[in-house]
Amino acid sequence: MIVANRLPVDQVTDPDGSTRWQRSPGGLVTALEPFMRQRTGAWLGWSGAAGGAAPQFDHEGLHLVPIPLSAEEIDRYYEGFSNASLWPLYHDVVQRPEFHRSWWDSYLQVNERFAAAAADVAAEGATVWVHDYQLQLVPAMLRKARPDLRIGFFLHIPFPPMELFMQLPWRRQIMTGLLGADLVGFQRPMGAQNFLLIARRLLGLRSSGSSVQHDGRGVHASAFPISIDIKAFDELASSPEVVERAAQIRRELGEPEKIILGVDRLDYTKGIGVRLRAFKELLEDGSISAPQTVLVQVATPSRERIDHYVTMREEIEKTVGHINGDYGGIGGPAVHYLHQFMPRDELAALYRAADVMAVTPYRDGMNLVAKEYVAARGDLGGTLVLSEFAGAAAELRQAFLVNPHDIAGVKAALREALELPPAVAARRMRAMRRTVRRYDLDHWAESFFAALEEQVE
Ligand code: ADQ
Repeated sequence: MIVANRLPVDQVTDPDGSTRWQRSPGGLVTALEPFMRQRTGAWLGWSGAAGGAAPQFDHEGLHLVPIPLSAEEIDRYYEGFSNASLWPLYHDVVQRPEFHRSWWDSYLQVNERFAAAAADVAAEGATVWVHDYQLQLVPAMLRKARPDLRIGFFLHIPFPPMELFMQLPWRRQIMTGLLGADLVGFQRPMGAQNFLLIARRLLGLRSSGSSVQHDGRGVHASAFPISIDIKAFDELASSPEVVERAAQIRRELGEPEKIILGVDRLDYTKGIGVRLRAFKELLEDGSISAPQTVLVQVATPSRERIDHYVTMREEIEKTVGHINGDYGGIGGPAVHYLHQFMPRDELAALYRAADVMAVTPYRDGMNLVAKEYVAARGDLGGTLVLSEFAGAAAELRQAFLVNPHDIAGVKAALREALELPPAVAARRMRAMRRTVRRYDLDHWAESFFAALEEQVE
């Protein structure tokens, strides 16, 4: 059973007023959905809209259990504590986290609701896999209600160093919540180390190797770097339709010599501003010129009611306007900015059309976009500029690794990536493709499950 903040589907209302369920965007869903479809099981999560209890239902082979959230809970548990307290705190305090007791109360209440529903639905001795920062209290609550369950927890975002984590007024409760799991998984070994250190120092627990003793049980903490369904994405991106669409995109952009691409949720952790600034300075100092070189930035609308996101969007759009005002021509902007969701095949075509993929987060648990780009380049074309602060940098060593805080470094990497001889680019791409093929999504989920089984036996 999967327990995650969101169900893998959204309820959409058609113009005629009828409603239907549609697969939803986002990293977690992209990662887990293909894995769950091959198995039997249930998925518990919020439907994405405010409202009361809704019945369980089956959708394309999955048994879905909606967890209701009221408008106030969306405000406090989701947009508040999850996305304005925990999200910035866990991402190196890139923005200042806000702490409010009313948000915490709501987080506690909603976690209780998830745990109660999971306790209700899970079969005797079932394996329950709880996901992400919105539900860190669920493992302990669920264990209390159902000691027969095997409980795994996976954190998709970074787990911060102790100095930052200690800011959290409810640090003990969060740690105790996570310790209800048999296995706590992180994207990077550093996350597991931070967790183990905090368990020792804050809670005084005894640890040996990568386990701590809590409540007479061993809790294991370890890294499981997430990936994507490489084979499916590779096939999609190599299909004649997508290859043709990629050529068409280049034509629609006016056959530029070089295309730089950015694809992100519009989030302040993703370093979209860094990329724009580096691009602008390259135009300014004459290293590149538009429209021979263009930047395509796709930004998915995200968390649009949270203040930090509203401000960031305004800043980014202002910068895009400045760059196009200064360097664009009639019918030929320097930056093509799309604030919209893209179907997978269109995304694959964009990856395939791009000469340089720029992924420059200040901090990112993994970053699936970087892996998707590599998976899409079966033609061995294209180069990847990747932030050292994305989890993916540990695997994609042949990318141009950059420090997003160092604009000069980002500029130099973009310039180098744009000028890289195709044979050298192909060598780098081949090496990265070998890595992503070996450690794909199935490897991630299977190694998590294997470790969970080993831990419990
Ligand atoms: P996210 O922060 O959402 O995920 P990421 O890993 O890049 O970030 O995943 C984004 C997903 O959304 C990708 O699959 C991408 O293709 C898709 N996407 C982005 N923009 C899109 C658009 N405009 N239209 C359609 N699809 C779009 C969180 C963590 C990450 C971690 C994942 C998975 O923050 O670090 O890698 O979970 O664990």
